[in-house]
Amino acid sequence: MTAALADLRLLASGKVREMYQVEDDLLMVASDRISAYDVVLPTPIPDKGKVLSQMSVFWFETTGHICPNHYISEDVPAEVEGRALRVRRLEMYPVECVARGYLSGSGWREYRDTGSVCGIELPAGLRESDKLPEPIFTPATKAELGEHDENIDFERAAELIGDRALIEDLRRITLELYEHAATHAGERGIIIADTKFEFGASPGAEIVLGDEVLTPDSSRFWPADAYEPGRAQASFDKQYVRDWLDQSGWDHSPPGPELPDDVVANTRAKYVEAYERITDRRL
Ligand code: Q0T
Repeated sequence: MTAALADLRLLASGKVREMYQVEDDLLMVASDRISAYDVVLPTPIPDKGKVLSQMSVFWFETTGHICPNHYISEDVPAEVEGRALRVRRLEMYPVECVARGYLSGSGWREYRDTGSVCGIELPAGLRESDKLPEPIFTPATKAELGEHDENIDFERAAELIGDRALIEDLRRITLELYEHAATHAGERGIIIADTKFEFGASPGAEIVLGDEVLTPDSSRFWPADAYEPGRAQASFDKQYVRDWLDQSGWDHSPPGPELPDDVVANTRAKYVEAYERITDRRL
C-alpha cells in the first residue's frame, strides 16, 4: 500500500483508535493509547495497538463459520503496519450487541438494583462476577462521546433495528460468537466475562461483523486462575495500571498521570501474553 496516512480522510477518532477512508474501504487504526477510569493516559503501551489488531484478525479468521465479517487485509500504510486493518464499509446497525457470561460492570449494577439485566430476569442471590446460568444478550445504544452506552431491553433493540427477525438473528449470532470465543479462551486460562459486537449490512449480506472483535478493549478478560466471585475481578490486561493508579492518589479527573516504566513494561507483557495464549501465534 503506497498511500501515507496523511493523505487519507479521517472519518472518526475515538479515545484509542481512528478510522480513515481508503478508496471504497475503511482503514481501522489501533493506537498504543490506553484508558483507565474512562480517561486516556498520557503514557502509551508499546505494541498495544498491534496486539489488539492482530487479535481481531485471529478472530475474524476463525469465526467465519458463524458470521461473515468486514476484514479485508493487512495491506495498510507502512507507518501503521501491524496495527491497522483494511475493512469493508458497512451500513452499521444502531445497536451494540453485547453478550455476558458473567455479572460485571453495568450488568452487575443493574442486577443488584433491579434483579434483571436488559429486561432479562435472573435468579436471586447472584454475586458480583458470578457466572450466569447461561450467557445472555444485553443490547445497548451507543452514547455520545464522553457518555456511557445505555443498556436497553430486547423490545427496544427490536424497535431500533426495525425488523424482528433481524434482531433475533443478531442475538443468536452474538451468543454463538461469544460461546465459541469464551470456550476457546477458557481452554487457555482466560475468562471472557463479556464482549461487545457491532454489526452492519453490506450489499449481499444482511449481517456482517464489524468493529474490533473479542479484544481486551471490547471485552472483559479475566485470569481464570485468580477468579473468585463476590468481588470485582482483576483485569487480565489493565490490572497493573489500575493498581498503580489506585495507590497514586489520582482522583480520576483528566489529565491522568504518566505511568512508571515498570508498570508500562508489565502491562505490555500482559497484552502480549493474552494475544499469544489465545491465538497460539507469536507477536
Ligand atoms: C463503521 C462503516 O469508527 C469508529 O470508531 C473509531 C474511532 C466506530 N465506527 C465504525 C464504523 C465500520 C466499522 N467498524 C464499518 N466497517 N463500516 N462504519 C462506524 N463507526
